[in-house]
Amino acid sequence: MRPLPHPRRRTLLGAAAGLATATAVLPGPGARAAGLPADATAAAEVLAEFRHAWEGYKRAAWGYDEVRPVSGTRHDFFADGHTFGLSIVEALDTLWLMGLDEEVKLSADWIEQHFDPAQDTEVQLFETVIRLVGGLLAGYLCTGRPALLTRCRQLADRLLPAFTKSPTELPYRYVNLRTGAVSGTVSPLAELGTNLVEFGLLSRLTGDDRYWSCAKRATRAVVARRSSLDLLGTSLDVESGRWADTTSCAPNPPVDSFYEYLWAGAELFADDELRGWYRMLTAAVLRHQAQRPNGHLYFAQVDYATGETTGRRQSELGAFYAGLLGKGGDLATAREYYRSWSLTLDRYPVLPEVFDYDSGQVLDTRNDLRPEYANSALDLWRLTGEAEFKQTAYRYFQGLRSGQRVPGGYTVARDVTTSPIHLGDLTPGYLFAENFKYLYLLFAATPRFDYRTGLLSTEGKLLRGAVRR
Ligand code: DMJ
Repeated sequence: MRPLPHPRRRTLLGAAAGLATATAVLPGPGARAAGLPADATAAAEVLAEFRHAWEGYKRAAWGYDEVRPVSGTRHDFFADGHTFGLSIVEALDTLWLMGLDEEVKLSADWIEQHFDPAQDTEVQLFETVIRLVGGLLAGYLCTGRPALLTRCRQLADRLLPAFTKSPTELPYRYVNLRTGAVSGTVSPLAELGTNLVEFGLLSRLTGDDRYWSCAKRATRAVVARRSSLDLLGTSLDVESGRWADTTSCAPNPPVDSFYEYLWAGAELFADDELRGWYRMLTAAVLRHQAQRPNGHLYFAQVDYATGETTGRRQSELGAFYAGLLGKGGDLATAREYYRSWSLTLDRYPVLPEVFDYDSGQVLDTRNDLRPEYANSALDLWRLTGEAEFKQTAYRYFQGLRSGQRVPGGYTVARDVTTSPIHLGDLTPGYLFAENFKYLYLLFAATPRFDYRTGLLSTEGKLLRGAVRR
């Protein structure tokens, strides 16, 4: 493992804490930064690193959910003793986009032969929808193999009790795939609403409206509980329908992708009601939560009824919001927020999970191989064509490669504030779905992706824009 480069200057964290000041110096449109290779070279580098991670998974954990690349062992993501071949499902459309067609065949064959959607185990609705339902859908759209859609539908059918057994239309958090037993009565917004695009697409492809209806009703049930300021809380009790936590913590988890799916659902299904909700709730978040210490944009946690600030924690997962703001039409704020994250990357080439933007203190030193910054880079580059987003994404890639690559693949980090970084031992499945896919699409100009209309889910699944010839 190579030590991280020394922080080049005190930037965002120190600046916000009043320790020193610095301004982002980012090249303007059209500029090519020193050290940024030609697109084709960058794409080849990204592809090589994806293959390195993929081969590590195949060697030590093929057929299991996730690999622990340092120890060469396996990890069951959903439930101990049960595998869904998660990393295979996560990787499928990435492999296709990258033109790795032998690997696509190997993976799709495994899913057709071994994927079991009826295991006697409880799974988390949110993770199952975004990773497995979304992965099978994207795999079907990329390969055209009907069995993938069949498996997807079988799985979704077994998730439906989470919705249909609820007295409020807000889904339970967990469901047993064999028995349909539900549990988990307090659910955060991301888990309540991040099913619109997968279930909507499944309804469209199968002609069975149940999936979309459940998802839309759940989203409507959340929006109906907004405050007079048009803010939402963090979590709801799905049986009583009452708020369990009335903090508006957008765009941070555990509400992040609720907002993302209002936009994505509106876009994919031309649904003006969703578009209206996205606009109304986004305006409220910007009005009541945007703060600019030292001129850099962050989002505070506030009480949803009064708008009073209750916290200044910023999670790395919130970095996706720059891309979402851009897609929602507010490019100026999108750029501003993206640059706040670029400044953090100056200080920590591998971003920490959580920091306080007011004190500058890192509150969670880990990095779970997070893709959100690269996700926004891709979104904003697609919207603007500006070189800034390629340059900063390549810098993110360099941090990932020098900080989290191990002989067995790529791993999470326990502490990114040490030099060298203190590593953990896990390749999360989403690494195969997200990080390398976003980077590859940025640099590869692949004819398999429609760059104009392509739509990726919160888990990076290609749900629109697969170009098959
Ligand atoms: C992914 O599972 C998805 O992006 C999700 O929306 C939240 N974050 C993780 C990766 O960080």
